[in-house]
Amino acid sequence: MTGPRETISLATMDLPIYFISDIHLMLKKSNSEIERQNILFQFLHHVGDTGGTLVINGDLFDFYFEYKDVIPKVFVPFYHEILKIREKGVKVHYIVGNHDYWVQDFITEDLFDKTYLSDTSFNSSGKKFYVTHGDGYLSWDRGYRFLRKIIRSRLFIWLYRWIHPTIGYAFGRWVSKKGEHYEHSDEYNKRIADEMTIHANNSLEEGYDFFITGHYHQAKELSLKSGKLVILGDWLSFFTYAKFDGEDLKLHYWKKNETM
Ligand SMILES: [Mn+2]
Repeated sequence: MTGPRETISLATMDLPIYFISDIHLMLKKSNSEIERQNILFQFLHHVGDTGGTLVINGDLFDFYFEYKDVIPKVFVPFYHEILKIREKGVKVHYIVGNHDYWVQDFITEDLFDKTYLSDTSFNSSGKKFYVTHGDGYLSWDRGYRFLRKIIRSRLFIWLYRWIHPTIGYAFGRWVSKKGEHYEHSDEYNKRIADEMTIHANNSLEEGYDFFITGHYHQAKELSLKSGKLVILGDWLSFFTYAKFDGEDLKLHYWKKNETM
């Protein structure tokens, strides 16, 4: 196992439990971005109507860095939608991804019910879930794992905080632009899915029923020997979510004005 193995147990979670990931809310507010966010908000309204639990499995923001007293303003419509569904009783859990690791108390205390800086696990209706954003798992990602250690270090974050936000965000924009290429060849996607299947099987052997990951921008629900691997897709081209109804976990494609 090469991935992070820390797990935190969540309290009981109301059903249904929804999982989404890789929304990559953009810093630039183009018309297409507003349109895309509206589709996401329709989904959130649906979650608000059904009630239950929402798990956001990383890379919610394309770039996010929070200062002691300052948060990015471009995401205000999103903050508003989250606070609305929480007011309706939905609990929102957030696992940070590689694009949005740099959170502080606005995210951890004010916006979400609970935020996780690493993999997490929980039980619901007799099923065991292992939830990871999924970055750093691939055997050929050694260089990235080293980089991740540095950019997540307290020293790096402390230093970055002293850069003026205009410069800090310009840099963030540049970095996220470099990683903009999310569509991979079928062959590469297959290699990823095969490798994540090995990790999922390890977890299933430990007694988990579902292994849920984001990050890879492919949508897959794979039945394994004793459970399932779900790769959550994204909200850039797939508009996918997984839903656990108390019995099974299934991947769905959100369609505009869906009312299921
Ligand atoms: Mn990611």
